[in-house]
Amino acid sequence: MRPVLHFSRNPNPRLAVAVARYLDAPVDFAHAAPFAPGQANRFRPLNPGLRIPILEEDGAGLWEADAIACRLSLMTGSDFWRTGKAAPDMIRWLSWGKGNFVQACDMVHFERGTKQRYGLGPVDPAKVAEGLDLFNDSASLLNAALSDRDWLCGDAPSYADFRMATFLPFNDVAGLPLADYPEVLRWYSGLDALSAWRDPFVGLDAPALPRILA
Ligand SMILES: N[C@@H](CCC(=O)N[C@@H](CS)C(=O)NCC(=O)O)C(=O)O
Repeated sequence: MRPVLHFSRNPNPRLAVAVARYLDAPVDFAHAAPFAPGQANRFRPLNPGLRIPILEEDGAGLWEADAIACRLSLMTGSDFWRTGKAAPDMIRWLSWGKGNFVQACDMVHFERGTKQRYGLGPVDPAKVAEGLDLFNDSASLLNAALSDRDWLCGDAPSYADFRMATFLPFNDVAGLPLADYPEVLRWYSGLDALSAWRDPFVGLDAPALPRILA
């Protein structure tokens, strides 16, 4: 049986689907809602934390988008997940992004996007301000780093590019000041030119996310 990638349209599952599509990985896709009533028993054995994405393979669940990207890259024999001498550079960007640029995007998107979609309370202006501060600091560094290259690692897209951009497809709701960072914008337009990134859900049964009520 082929591995199954359980996903939704939310940011981390979207990232995993984009990776699978980009690598043309031999997996099936299944829309999932593990937090919906009655779903926990199905998904808890695959991920005790119930979060998606989950890659179900031979009855076991691999969770965390980064681990899934690594697995899909191995599965397809791709250097999208860099190995050998190129690996430390990619790991550096994943690690830095997790505490800086991606974290900043997540903080702001959580307030303006996730909380509003799922009725988790009003936007907290202090949290947004904290996220925007971290965004401006980290986007400045990223902008400088991208000034002499199209991709973060070497001359082709790697998982570092996809991971760094996890929340940018949601900037219509997050409203991060991306336009202040022209090299970041240029880099992102290169990513957005990849169909696997731009519309990973094409052809999949992928219900829309709940709408944000004004
Ligand atoms: N650190 C995890 C985060 C996973 C996570 O937070 N997933 C959220 C979406 S971004 C989720 O499961 N939401 C429930 C849903 O989409 O139905 C990863 O990178 O995979």
